[in-house]
Amino acid sequence: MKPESNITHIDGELHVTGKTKYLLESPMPQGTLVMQPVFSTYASADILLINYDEVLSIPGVVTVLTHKDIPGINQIGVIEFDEPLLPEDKVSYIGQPVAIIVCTNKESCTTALSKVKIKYNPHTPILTIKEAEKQNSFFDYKQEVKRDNPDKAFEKCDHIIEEEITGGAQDHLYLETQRVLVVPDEGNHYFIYSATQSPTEIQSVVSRILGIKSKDITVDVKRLGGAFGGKERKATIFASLAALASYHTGKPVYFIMSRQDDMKYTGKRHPFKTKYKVGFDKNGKILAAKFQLTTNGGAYTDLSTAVLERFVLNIDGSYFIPNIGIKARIAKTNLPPNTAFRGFGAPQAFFSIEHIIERIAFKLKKDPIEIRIINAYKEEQPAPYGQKIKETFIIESLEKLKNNSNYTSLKKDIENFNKTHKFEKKGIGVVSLKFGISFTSKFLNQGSALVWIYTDGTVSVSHGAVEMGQEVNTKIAQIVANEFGLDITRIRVESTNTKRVANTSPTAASTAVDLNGSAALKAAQKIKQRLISQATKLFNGKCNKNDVYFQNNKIFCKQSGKSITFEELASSAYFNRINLGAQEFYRTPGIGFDREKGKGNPFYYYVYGAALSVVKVDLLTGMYKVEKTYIVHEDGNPINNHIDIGQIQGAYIQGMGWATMEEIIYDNNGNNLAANTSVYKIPTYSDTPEVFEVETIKKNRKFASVLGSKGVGEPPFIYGLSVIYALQNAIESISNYKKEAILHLPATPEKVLLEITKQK
Ligand code: QUE
Ligand code: MOS
Repeated sequence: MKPESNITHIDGELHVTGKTKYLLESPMPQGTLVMQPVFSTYASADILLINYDEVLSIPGVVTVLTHKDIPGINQIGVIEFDEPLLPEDKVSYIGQPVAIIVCTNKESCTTALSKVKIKYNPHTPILTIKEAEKQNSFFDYKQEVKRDNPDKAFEKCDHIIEEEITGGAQDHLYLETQRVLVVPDEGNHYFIYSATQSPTEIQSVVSRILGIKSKDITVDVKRLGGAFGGKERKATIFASLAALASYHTGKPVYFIMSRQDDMKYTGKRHPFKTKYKVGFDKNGKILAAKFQLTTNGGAYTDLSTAVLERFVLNIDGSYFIPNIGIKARIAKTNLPPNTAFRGFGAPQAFFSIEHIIERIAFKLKKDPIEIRIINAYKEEQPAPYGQKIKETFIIESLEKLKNNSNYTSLKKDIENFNKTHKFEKKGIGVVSLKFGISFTSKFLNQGSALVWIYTDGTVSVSHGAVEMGQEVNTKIAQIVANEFGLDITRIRVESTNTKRVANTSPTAASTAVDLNGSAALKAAQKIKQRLISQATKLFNGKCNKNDVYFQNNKIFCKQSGKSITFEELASSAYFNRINLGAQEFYRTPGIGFDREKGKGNPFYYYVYGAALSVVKVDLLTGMYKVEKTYIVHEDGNPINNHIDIGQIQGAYIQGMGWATMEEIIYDNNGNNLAANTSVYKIPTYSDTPEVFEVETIKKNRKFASVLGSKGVGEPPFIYGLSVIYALQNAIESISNYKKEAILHLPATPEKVLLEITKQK
């Protein structure tokens, strides 16, 4: 049986009535102190002196702490151990915490902040990939994937295109900024309430910083007000700082980052550069391609190596490229360490490969969808890294998209519109999606859950994922409710807590429901087996085990038609000393990628789909509007179709934002000049396409996850890129193409206007 796919999400009423409690919206323990980091004002400098004598006499200031006060190891790195919590002798980005001030109230800390004297010896910072190339500033890590011989294959190609394309950063702009509350307990035990996607990471890093053990740290997360990858690594530094403050003062300590500080000082989506050479035949079939991929990693490794890997593993997009060579590297710069952001390298890859498809279509004057279809993976064709692409739905998605959008007549309408309008032009853009699901580091593909049944017939579920608005809790509640035949109101999904569920992977990579939902299902099944045994007893031994079923909050015997309530059964199990709790574990089968060889099966399954956008551009201002969007998305056998559609709509808008609006500009010193919502423009309600049609395609798949569902968090971000190609298409219609159109993201109205003027 499958859960009812369209159930409302479990905290919906709380959310819409404003009753939801986010972190630090409840009263704090008495005597809670506040922590304020002293952020570096230089992007690259030696620290000559830190003097805070004046600060300690300010009323309300409790203490000031520097690297000297770290009792354990001054290291917060996870993939590479290259990032200090508080630097000793040099700063590497603007906003790097150099010291922390701890106060009884926020005002004292604000006063104190300007009184901490730090003497720096500044150096010229490296901010861009271009500058890093000039100075040969890269992280040691490099990655390569290769198949056959692209150089030889280029010789046989009818056409070759070589280009460089680039894209910028993106701010996570979650509604809830970074925050944490650390509460010390007796016996050197710390409770950390953090807005994090990685509770276990915080537990292990804080234990390292404080020189104490994991058992003495409990990390608890109820829910986040958005994260998008921005709280996977970035929460760790603030939790560690607040824990350090709590350690030294013996008091609870909280920190809430201001919106401006959050935007200025935390890492973002990786800016990137794709240098490519692609060869194709006269029909537009790609025969060979070579890529040099570069990302801007910022000052420390953070998650950059894993992001680069996903960039590499998605550069083929949805297309079979027989001869291919991919090389990838990470520029080391003086920006805040760039980090996870929905898609995690894949959006950079998809912008690149879909751009190539558009160029091929333009060069050959062919329809871009046709070029996509002739290059699309066929069943069982291998990706460059060797994994066979199975249960493909690439061509089918594109065909459905053509159908849903009335493609042929849509194209005609737009041609007519463009002929009859001098100052306004329309364009169509398409993207095709194949998105691999799994962490590419095998060990992270594990989840666990703990389920308890109470004697009144209600259920407590703890699992390893963090709720951040994606409604992992609703889906997991549905899975458990369905297994026990209970109403969803009988289920409470608890906070994520490292003592109830340990060794959690970050809630990331679109895997949270797959991993933890599978574990929750196994735990529920385990208890159910025990309950069935007990039920047969209650049916006087006259009911076969296989004939017991759970439905409508009751347990039935198929033969006799007799029933008992779930609470009667739970209660009877309790009085007969039957265990009503279970912990279970899930690991994704059949995956494994050899990083050195660049070969293997990194992904358990793929998500497929396609999107089409229509834009109208005002040639005098460069302003544009997305008029229509059609999306076709195959999501297996969804647990909750409404949630999936919400994710698809939201991801599309967020992708469109990165591609067309959201621009971060730095001055020469590395100051982020777009660090406020007044200067950083994200899509709003008015940017929603007038026609916005999302069709999800239900399929029973062998390669899918819990109850046949597929992860949905990240893949649809890619659909937003269709707006870029629509803009390009509109610009091209002006003068039949003179210059290359959009090579750099984001395509803001100013840049679109520039491209328009180039065409004339
Ligand atoms: C270590 C890793 C990975 C990681 C975090 C680590 C890793 C990986 C991801 C990941 C993938 C997609 C996402 C995301 C994280 O995180 O391999 O947020 O969207 O793929 O500490 O090796
Ligand atoms: Mo990741 S970008 O936190 O799913």
